[in-house]
Amino acid sequence: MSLRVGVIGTGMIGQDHIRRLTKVLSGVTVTGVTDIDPERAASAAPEGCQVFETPQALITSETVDAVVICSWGPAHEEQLLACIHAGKPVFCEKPLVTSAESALRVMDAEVAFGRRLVQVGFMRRFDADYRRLKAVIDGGTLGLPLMYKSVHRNASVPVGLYTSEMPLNDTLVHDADISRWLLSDEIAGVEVRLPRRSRQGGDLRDPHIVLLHMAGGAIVDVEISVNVSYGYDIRGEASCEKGIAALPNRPATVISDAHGIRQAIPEDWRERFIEAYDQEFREWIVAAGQGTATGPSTWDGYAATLVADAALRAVESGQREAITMRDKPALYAQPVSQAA
Ligand code: NAD
Ligand code: ISE
Repeated sequence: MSLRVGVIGTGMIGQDHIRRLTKVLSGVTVTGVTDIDPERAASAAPEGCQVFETPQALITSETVDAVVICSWGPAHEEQLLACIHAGKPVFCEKPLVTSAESALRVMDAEVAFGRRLVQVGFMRRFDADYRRLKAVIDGGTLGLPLMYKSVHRNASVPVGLYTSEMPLNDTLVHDADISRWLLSDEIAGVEVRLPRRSRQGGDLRDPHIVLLHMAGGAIVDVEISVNVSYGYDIRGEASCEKGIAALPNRPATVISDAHGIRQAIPEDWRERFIEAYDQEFREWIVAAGQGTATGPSTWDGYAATLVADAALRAVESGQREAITMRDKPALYAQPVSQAA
């Protein structure tokens, strides 16, 4: 039987996920969509799909078995709580929410429900190259990881909509999550350094250098640059005791012409992580069909939110900001290294 899915938020990634749910993946049907912009929702709705007036109406509809949230971060909490209240599996795009208090409210509701329902959209965990990198680190032949370098470059970000907090509370959350997952460890402290500002982004604070201090002593350095113009450039390299393990460059056709020999760089996240998003949804569809969730959890969304909050504090203080997590509920007992 096909999983009947309702999508909340039909902007850039909502439309891309509707495309993969209707044209790429099997075992799933998009039966409902909604957006605060009803025209956008109507134009994104696939044939036969109902356009709901509100997220609440979509979440409680008998024609919707599971929900995909692609609205803006500040709207996620209310929509997640409504899904948990209705007992429906929900895939929520990152960031889970935009404050630690909000993350705790979602976690408390899911724990009280008693079963995982929430999967967070940290798609890098489903990327084949990241999975191979993790397998090498976990295999232990290179010894312990001591340092990890995470480079996160966007060609550009939406002018006006993407504010100076967002490199840290919208973009950095991916690097925080993948570092926890690759190094099988939690983040205990965060420092931020601000280099000379790029003139490409107007008044936007960009770029950032972020140091993530892992509880076990490894240090991750992250470059967040969101206006590099030339493409979407994601890199990762683990320095271990006896060797280095790095993400490979993406394979791309080698073009030789009058300008030289070159390979194209992905334009944005849609292109770079296309297979990862597909795989993330394949695994979600199976779990949601069983009434639950898999991969990145509410706990992981909470951890990333704490890092974002600490990074924003670190910009103000210029100091290392500590992170203290609540005790991990048994519902999320699976070690960070094994989720996805
Ligand atoms: P967008 O602005 O293009 O789309 C968001 C849509 O949500 C808009 O159509 C807006 O009208 C709608 N919306 C906002 N609040 C709503 C509400 N309360 N109820 C119903 N609809 C609402 O933004 P986007 O780039 O598609 O990002 C959406 C989410 O996906 C964000 O949380 C973003 O961080 C995340 N995202 C994740 C990735 C990834 O790589 N995993 C990539 C891009 C965006
Ligand atoms: C966007 O929301 C994403 O999640 C992308 O993966 C990230 O690279 C970008 O910086 C975010 O704005």
